[in-house]
Amino acid sequence: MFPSVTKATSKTLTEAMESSNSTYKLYYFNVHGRGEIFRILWAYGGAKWEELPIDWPAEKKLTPFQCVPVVYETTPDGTVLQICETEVIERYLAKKFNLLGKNEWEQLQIEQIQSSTEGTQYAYHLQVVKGDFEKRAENFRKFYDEHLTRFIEVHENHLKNNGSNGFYVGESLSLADIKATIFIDRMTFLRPKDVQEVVFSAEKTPNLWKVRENVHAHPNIAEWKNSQRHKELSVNTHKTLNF
Ligand SMILES: N[C@@H](CCC(=O)N[C@@H](CS)C(=O)NCC(=O)O)C(=O)O
Repeated sequence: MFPSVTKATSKTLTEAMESSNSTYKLYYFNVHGRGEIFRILWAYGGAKWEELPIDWPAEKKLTPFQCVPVVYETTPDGTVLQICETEVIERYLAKKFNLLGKNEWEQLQIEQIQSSTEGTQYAYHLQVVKGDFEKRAENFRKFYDEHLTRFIEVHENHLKNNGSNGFYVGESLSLADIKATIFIDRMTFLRPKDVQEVVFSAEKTPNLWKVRENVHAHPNIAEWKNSQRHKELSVNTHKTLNF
């Protein structure tokens, strides 16, 4: 069942934000999906997390927004916070793990990239992943023309403007880099079988590729991606989405 949640105030949130020893519970399906980025952020931050059992749709109405993911954070003093909505959770965790920039301007730039990537990724989800199975290759081509070309042009430019150092903002890893890397990897991982085209590579998208390399080079992230649980999630994601 769900953890009992503390009636929180702004002070509770500030204290949780400052707690580096919190533990987390993820209520989500047994796939990468929207949970993937939290798992990577927790791995990056060296945090402990576990997955709650899920009985869907029976429990749907018991969640605050009638959808998943829902994250529970337990601080060392026993406070339990409930946090919902994917991008809000991403920003919250990124802030905790110092992945949301060194100042408000950097934060704004990181959030722009987060939002742009989320929009493109969601279009892929609707058009290709959830689109007509028989027309996946055709839908991929449409997605490529309608969304991907722009994504690549715009993001390569942003990265060039930051000095082509493999980071979207400044000189260190941020939520923007992790978000884009997940999208790049997903385009390979969830590519229709009859689409051969390589979209992202060191030759075709050098700046995005560098970002991906920087994210993959982080030892905690690399360890998570090599873990047994990550493999299980990959298998189950392919099975669930018919790839
Ligand atoms: N606005 C929500 C959307 C979440 C969402 O679409 N969740 C899907 C799973 S990825 C869901 O709950 N599907 C089950 C359902 O709607 O019954 C967010 O950003 O977290």
